[in-house]
Amino acid sequence: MDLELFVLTWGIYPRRILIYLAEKGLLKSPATEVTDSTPLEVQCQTFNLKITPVTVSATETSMELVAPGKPSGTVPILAIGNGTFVKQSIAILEYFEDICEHASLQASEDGRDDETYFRTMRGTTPEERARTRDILALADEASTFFGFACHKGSSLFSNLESQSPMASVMALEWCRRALEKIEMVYEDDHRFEVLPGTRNSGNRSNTADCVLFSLLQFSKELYGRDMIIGLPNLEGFYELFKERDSAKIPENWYPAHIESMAKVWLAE
Ligand SMILES: N[C@@H](CCC(=O)N[C@@H](CS)C(=O)NCC(=O)O)C(=O)O
Repeated sequence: MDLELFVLTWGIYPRRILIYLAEKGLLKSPATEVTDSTPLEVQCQTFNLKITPVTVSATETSMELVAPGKPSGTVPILAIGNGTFVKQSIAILEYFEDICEHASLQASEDGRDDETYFRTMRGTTPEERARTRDILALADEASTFFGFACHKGSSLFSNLESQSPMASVMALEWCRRALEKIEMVYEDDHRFEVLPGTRNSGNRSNTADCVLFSLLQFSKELYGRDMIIGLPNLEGFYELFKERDSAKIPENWYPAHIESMAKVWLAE
């Protein structure tokens, strides 16, 4: 099966998928492996995946994300063949989970070896899956509010759309509200602590962690907004998860001209 994933390497939504693919063991460290210049080919027994970075084509008043073969619209986009595209990041995560689960069931019927990507990242039982999806929905909600706050209050968008400091502040408040709900669920979460006698913290992450981490890193590192001050469980999660190969970013990773504008917020 041939798949193609269109990404903006540092964008909050595509990064959900890149972190997820690394947590599945299909990439090592996306921030250094997937660079702006060339597509990356990932092969496993179940699919061939081409990861194609888009180019930002911007004028004074508009912005478009372009790449050969990419339909118009936001990224990530996953091309799954026969002209069919999956265009929402959560649907892309679910699609990967579905095909990996199918491959894993098939392999165990055939008595074949385990692969790292066979590991479920949404849970096995209905209860586990419901819990993962609960957190995932909250992390997605928080991300939507954060994105809206940026569009309405960060100077990155000041030439592209109408803005309102008040709308931006309100959206940040609603983002924080969703994060406060997640804070409660991450109480006593020891999954990412380094295992005794080893230098790694195992692979017990789920899809919700990828979506949550992408938001926390993007808001803090690109926009200069730490959204989890005073939320100790999420602060603990962030500090541990950011050391994982899937999540690490080098110094000066975001495009400098984008970062310098992103960090300037309208007076509140
Ligand atoms: N709901 C979409 C949102 C995707 C999205 O907004 N992506 C950003 C990049 S991180 C984008 O493409 N922005 C360009 C635009 O809005 O035209 C998803 O979950 O995939």
